[in-house]
Amino acid sequence: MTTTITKTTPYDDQKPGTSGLRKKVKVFQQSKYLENFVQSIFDSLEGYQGQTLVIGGDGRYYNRKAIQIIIKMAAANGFGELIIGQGGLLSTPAASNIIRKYNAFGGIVLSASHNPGGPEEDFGIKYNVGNGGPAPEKFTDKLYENTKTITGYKKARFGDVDLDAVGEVEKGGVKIRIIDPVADYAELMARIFDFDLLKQSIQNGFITLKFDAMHAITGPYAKHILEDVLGAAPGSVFNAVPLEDFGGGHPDPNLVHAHELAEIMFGPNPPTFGAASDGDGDRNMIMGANIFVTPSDSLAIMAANAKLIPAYAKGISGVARSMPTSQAVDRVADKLSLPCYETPTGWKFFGNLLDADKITLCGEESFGSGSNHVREKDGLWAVLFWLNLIARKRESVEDIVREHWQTYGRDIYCRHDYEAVDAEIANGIVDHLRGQLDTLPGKSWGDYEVKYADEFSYTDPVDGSVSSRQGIRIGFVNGSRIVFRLSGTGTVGATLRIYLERYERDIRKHDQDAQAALAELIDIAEQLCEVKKRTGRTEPDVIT
Ligand code: VG1
Ligand code: CO
Repeated sequence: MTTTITKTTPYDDQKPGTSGLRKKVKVFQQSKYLENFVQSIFDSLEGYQGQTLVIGGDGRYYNRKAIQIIIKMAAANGFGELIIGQGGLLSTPAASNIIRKYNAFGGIVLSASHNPGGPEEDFGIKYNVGNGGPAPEKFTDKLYENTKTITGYKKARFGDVDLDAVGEVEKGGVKIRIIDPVADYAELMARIFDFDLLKQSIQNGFITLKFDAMHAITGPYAKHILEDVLGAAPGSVFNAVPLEDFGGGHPDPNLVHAHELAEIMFGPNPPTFGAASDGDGDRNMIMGANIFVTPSDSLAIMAANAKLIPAYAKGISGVARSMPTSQAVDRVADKLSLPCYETPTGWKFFGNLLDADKITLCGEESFGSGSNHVREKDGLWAVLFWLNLIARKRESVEDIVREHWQTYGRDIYCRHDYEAVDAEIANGIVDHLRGQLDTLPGKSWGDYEVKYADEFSYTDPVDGSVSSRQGIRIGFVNGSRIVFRLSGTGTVGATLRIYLERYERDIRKHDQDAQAALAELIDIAEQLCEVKKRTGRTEPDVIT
């Protein structure tokens, strides 16, 4: 094999964020930019010679080009085998499954998830380790250090690989397997859920459904599983063909961006069930006829009902949620006497807990939930979980949610995002909040008396690693919470996220609109952080 070592100089902006490196496509197209990052990944690994690397992405613009570069670099760096999804496609959870199933050393996932795609939009890359999950901070810190000192990268010289032809080829001494991206994943889902019951309930019309794939990666997965295998009516899965620019939209499953689905579910004659997923297939939005289920509630409901699902019938070992996720799942854990962990934002923090079997289910308020079946959050898995639940309970989504609130009370929840804020202003807001922490406990606004105010720091119970500065938490005596943090996935300026929650036990008050019910907290949040005052804005960009 002809390998070339090319000299390079470092870029200073390759620090991975919440989920890998995300930048504008134009940034990735700079000379040697991707090469530097990929070589820095390999330079952070040990013992991968001759081993297997999984490669796949969400199909966005630059995916194919990047994969050709990575193939040649992986070959030159000494991997023995590459497993790649046909067309360069693998959803994030499917990639996680492939890494685990084929005992790969790790994987490279190309995605900027819910961020828009296209030549003017975003691209992303992240490394997943041998358990199938996102690399822990220890690794990403080392990787970042390597990007700052890199002097050269290795690349093999051979022609492009045909990514569309399923099968095996050998190039430059490395075995390259192009696989069907859907088959292994579909087989895994069939082992977790009761597919016979689902087929029955869908084919006899008890469940009707709509799934918005948002022109992103879950199209082929959802079409195969929901329509071909389970028998949902053709067209149940829509926007099903992955496009390089996601049809110009934001492939982000929430009521704002998945408005096509929202209009169906709140419109005349809605189906029983509606769902959407994001760019790389790890997020989910769950809806019923005239109802939207918040991701925090969804996690709590899954935990409370896990025994109804074949894979979890023997019970679950524990649950975890990211810090800003509502405390709804904590109430379930408490009632079922299950351990419950609170982790920083980002799926990489669940990996150790899952590996050590301290938890079986976990989730985030940002439309992510998952279990020990892979080491990523999994959009379609959540959809099948809900379908299985509906079929088993023979109840509507609305009935399931209301029943849950009756038993546990409702954690009224919402998140306000201020996007593309000037970075200096955003940092000023966080500093300003930090400066107030000591003075807040004991302070009151009406019924809201501050119980604690701190900056979240997490000590991993498995390996003892500490992650500090993970968001500002203000807790109130009445159980309400406000959390502030800056996004680690944006590509323009800074995004301030404000998470608000209030607990309501009284079932007569469960019907309230979240914005109205949280109005006082929204007001307190502004007094504390002054985002409107400091940016001159009047409204958040997105409310979820
Ligand atoms: C966001 C979400 C976080 C999620 C992350 C990756 O991060 O808040 O919960 O894990 O995206 O999800 P941040 O730092 O922007 O708040 V995905 O589907 O973009 O891989
Ligand atoms: Co995603």
